[in-house]
Amino acid sequence: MAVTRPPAHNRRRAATRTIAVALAATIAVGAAAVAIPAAQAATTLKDLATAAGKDIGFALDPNRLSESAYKSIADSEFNLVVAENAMKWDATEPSQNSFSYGSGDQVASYAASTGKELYGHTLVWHSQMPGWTNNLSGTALESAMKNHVTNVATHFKGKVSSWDVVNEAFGENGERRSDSPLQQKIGDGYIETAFRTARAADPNAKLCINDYNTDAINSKSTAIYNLVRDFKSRGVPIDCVGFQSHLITGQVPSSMQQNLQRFADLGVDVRITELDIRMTMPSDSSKLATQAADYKKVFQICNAVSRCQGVTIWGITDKYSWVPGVFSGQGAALVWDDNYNKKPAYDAIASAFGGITPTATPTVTPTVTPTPTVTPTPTVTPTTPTGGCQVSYSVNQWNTGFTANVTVKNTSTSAVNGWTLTFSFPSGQTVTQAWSSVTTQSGSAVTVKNAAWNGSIPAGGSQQFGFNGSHTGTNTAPSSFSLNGTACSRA
Ligand code: 9MR
Repeated sequence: MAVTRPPAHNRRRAATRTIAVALAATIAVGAAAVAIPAAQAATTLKDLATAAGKDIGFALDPNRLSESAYKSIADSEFNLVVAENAMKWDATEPSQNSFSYGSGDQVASYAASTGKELYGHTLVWHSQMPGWTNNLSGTALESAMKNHVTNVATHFKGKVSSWDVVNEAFGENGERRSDSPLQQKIGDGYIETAFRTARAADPNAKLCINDYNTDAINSKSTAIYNLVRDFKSRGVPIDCVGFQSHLITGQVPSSMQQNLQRFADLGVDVRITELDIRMTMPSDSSKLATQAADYKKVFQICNAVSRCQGVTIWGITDKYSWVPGVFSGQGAALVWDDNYNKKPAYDAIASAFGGITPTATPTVTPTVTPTPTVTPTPTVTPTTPTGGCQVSYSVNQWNTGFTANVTVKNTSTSAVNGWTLTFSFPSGQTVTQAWSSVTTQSGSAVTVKNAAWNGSIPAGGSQQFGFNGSHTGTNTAPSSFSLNGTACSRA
């Protein structure tokens, strides 16, 4: 499968280069006492991950969005969202063949309105199956599973970029999980059936298998490795593997990078899907420091594996984490504490991407004293670039589909009110669904206008939008973008 994004380390180098150029520009005009905001200031984990071409996600409970601290972190720190519970079987099909998407739709519209990629969790899982499935025979359960997968994947088609098609199918010794009714009643073939059904329902979504305790090279991860290799060799659709990574402080497996890499080498994408790192309570500064180092390690591992799409954290605040309810005496597993304060893990994650860069406009005091004897005085033009812009275009793609996330930055010194971004697709791509924008396409030419709520871009600020598209095997990125008719530089 073609991967258009350059390797992670190259993308980071490119971002660093842009910062250097931006600062140089600041210094050059500094002598004329004109300050330009640094073009590439990264003030959030989202900025950093986006610049590195990686997803940074969180598990959302849509009921918490009414809490302003929760919403503000959710909005600003992540570029991907997954429903913690809202898209599971019991939530979406509470009685047989009667579907209920209220909560799942809330998650999908939150993703669309905030320009975040939407990850689907999960179509088939032995846990949280609705009660009505209990008494079904094997044949009836298989039909019910297919009907479920078809309906849910069809409902979220064009919105969900990837699905955890099957979750937690294996036991600790690499055997098929024996307490799963799907395994017991349908048998080994249920995983393949679920993947084939999902592909038929939404050919553009990436299809993943997801599990826990598979972060290291061990019997369980090897069983999944063998399944992926078998699926690939027989043409059963599978595109990605999720590693949940519900970890314990001080225990990031030493073989984790090698493990992710061996899957990537089979030709599938990998991602960390449910990261949290728990500790024995109460927390203290030394445990929090170990936890911070562990978070950094996990992000570094994903950064080091070019097919690792990103890291999703299983929630925002310790207050709502699933951990204390399941592991008695354990907790504090997330990045924000009970009061939404950032824990040391926050800066540690940032440092895995090279660290937060300041937003404050660097004021450069002129150090050159003009010599009065020089005539005529050279005209130092305070070059106030008007209409300057910078575009970052990043893509996640699969066989014939892709999701693009685009950030448009206003690098001029005045606000933009109302924007139109134009570009051309070089290889016959088609936009199928866009968000946070009004997007139209004519032939290869794409015109993206702001949505009603994101039309203004302050000087130095940016707006994001995204779209899903289809391609025919080649997905070359557009070579240039113009904002309100002015060509933009590339981030
Ligand atoms: O975090 C989820 C919690 O709110 C639910 O009660 C629980 C139900 O089983 O599922 C939790 O999420 C799980 C995820 O869906 C799959 N991997 C393990 C996660 C933690 O249990």
